[in-house]
Amino acid sequence: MTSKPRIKNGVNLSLLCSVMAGFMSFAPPIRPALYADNQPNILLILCDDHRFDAMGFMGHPFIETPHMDRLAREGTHFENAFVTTSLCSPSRASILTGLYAHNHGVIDNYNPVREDLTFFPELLQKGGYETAFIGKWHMGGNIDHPQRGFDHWVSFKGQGVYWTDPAKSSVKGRFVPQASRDGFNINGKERKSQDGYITDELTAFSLDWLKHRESEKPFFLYVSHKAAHADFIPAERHAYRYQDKKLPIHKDWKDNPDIASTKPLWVQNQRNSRHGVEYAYYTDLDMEQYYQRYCETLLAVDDSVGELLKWLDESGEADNTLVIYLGDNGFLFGEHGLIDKRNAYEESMRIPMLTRYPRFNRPGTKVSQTVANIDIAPTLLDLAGVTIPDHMDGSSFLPFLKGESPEWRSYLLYEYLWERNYPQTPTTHALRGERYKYIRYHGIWDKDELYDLKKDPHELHNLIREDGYQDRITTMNQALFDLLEETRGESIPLQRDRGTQFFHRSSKGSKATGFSSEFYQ
Ligand SMILES: [Ca+2]
Repeated sequence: MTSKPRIKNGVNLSLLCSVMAGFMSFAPPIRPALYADNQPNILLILCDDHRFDAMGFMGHPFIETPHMDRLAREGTHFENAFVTTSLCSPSRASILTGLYAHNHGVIDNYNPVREDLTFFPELLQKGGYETAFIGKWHMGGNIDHPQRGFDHWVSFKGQGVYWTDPAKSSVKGRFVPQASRDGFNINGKERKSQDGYITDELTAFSLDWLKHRESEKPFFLYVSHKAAHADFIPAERHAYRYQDKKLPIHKDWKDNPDIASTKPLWVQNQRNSRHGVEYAYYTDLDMEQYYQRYCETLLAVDDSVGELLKWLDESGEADNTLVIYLGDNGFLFGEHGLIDKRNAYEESMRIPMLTRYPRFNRPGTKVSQTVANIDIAPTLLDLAGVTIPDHMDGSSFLPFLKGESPEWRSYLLYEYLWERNYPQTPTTHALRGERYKYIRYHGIWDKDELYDLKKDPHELHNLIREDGYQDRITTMNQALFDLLEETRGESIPLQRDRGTQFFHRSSKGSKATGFSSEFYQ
């Protein structure tokens, strides 16, 4: 059974090399052949803020993720997986719609998702699937009521809470306030209190649905974890496990003036902000402890993967189920002097992505091509034999799972739109290729960035003003705008102000960085 792959919104490398004369127009999608008698089950597990490198099989110095390691061993690891916007709600909307943020319009964590958008689970329902959503929705503000496309629904308001018991919200001497104690909304009919640790509760809801569903239809189960969103609280069984472990990130460039002087002013100034190392979340955060807690919090997510894989094994459904695990964005722990996400640096925009489908019989494979959150919807529709809507920005990467080599994008478009609530990160557009990344900032008096990721994987040496790179910068700038035009991304949405503003700096921290000499003439 084959389906015709299609590529949308990706720049072909050979074309880029030929002086960017233009971009290939790809043929419209061909309706994939229906898997009439063989629509596999689909288990989608989404982890919040999971960095691409925080898994045991990635060579991490201490985190233990045996079940994610098992997925990599028995399935496919996408080594170059990204989000097109590194922020919870926009990324989740891209997963559900197959669209860039500039097309689905969810550009922050506050404004509601539009009613006219199609979520791919709606199409799976029409294609014969029974669907369920269990976990963090977090689009449209503080809502938890059922959304279109799901036959079964369990969710909570906003970010949810790790524990509802305040006594369990103190970790390593630091109290972590938990915002909501409204429990779970079950199908809009029932409200159940949260009694245990959130990741375990969501796993239990998932297993309960799987074990008791009566439909003969194949299932699509979307498990959307709250973990490991800040502020991290691990399960009790994992607390303090890594308390002696060192933060394994590379040093930033604070003490290297030669590097600092090449960085945009906004990056230097964000050090002293809510999303910088000097004033992280307006606290005196110990970054090492923070990272230890993060890794400990991810362990319950790995347990959850293990429990779900175990059920697939024991129920006999494993061979007929595609499992896909991914993160909604990355996270910085001090790289570039920054924390959190939003920016176009690797730690922010890269995600873990693993799949397993035993019927393709390709254990332990790796895919190096660039895939993204916008590809999830087309890929899963393709797998289910459901027509991929032509308006979707992403492409099906199903052929890679089968060992095929389709024509594929060489460059990925990244975007982040400035939030009034977090004014320290500017509107960002980036073109990310296998070797070079071009980052363009909009609306600020500052400079752009270009990195040679092969020579400089930590993005320390900004080449934007260097001789010898100016033709490449021009070419990539044109390619970026071609991609934006091709995907209706030339205009920037403006939405109503909502939510708290976090614009403060610490009076004890660094003073603002001024213009460097290159700005003067
Ligand atoms: Ca997130």
